[in-house]
Amino acid sequence: MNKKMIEAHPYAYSLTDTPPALIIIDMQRDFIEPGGFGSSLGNDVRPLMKIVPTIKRLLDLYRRLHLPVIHTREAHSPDLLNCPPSKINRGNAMLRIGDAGPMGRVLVDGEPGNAIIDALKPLPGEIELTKPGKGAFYATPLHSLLQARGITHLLFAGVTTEVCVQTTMREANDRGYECLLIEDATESYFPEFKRATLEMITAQGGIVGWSASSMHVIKSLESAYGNP
Ligand code: C5J
Repeated sequence: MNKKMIEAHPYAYSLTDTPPALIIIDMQRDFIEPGGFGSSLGNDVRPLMKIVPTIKRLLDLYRRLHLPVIHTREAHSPDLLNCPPSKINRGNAMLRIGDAGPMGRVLVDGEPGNAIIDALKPLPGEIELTKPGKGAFYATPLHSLLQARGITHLLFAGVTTEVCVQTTMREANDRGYECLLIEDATESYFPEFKRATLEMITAQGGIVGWSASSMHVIKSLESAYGNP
């Protein structure tokens, strides 16, 4: 494999001199830990915890090589003015957005449950974006932050594969970014949805983008941007 390629599906992903940003989607307590919003919706959160060591390995590499990392959180303002009633009222959850739960108000910025899990806590200086939608481009400065840094390539990790990760990847694809989803660094409460999302993204010659294992991503980033 060429120094500036990642072995990927549906074919090799080309890197450029400007390194790809790592976008870590919504690794917040609300979704990952028991008692949060994810479990209030009736989901088993344990599968999501399994990807934490893989994301940590990627994060450690990015930090060591001084590559750009962006963390996101699904978060609404305490007055919920940036949360449409349709989003609050949908479904029959025991806890709704803004309600007080075991980890504070659900999906509200600044509440304990809204924080990124300790293992992946952003370091001072890393970008941490709050997003009121599922996609990280909607109502956030993400596009302008990336453009200001000349970033054209994005690698995705986080949860959940078919909701916030896929939505963000599709938004990014429509804005001209070259997107790759790291297969073992993303997870869903529904294994079949994860599998289907990976297939959807990479079908038809990569209609939304590429996917690759963290092993191939780490090897290629080391070789492309590590010390010679
Ligand atoms: C969801 C997310 N699933 N981060 N949010 O509501 O995927």
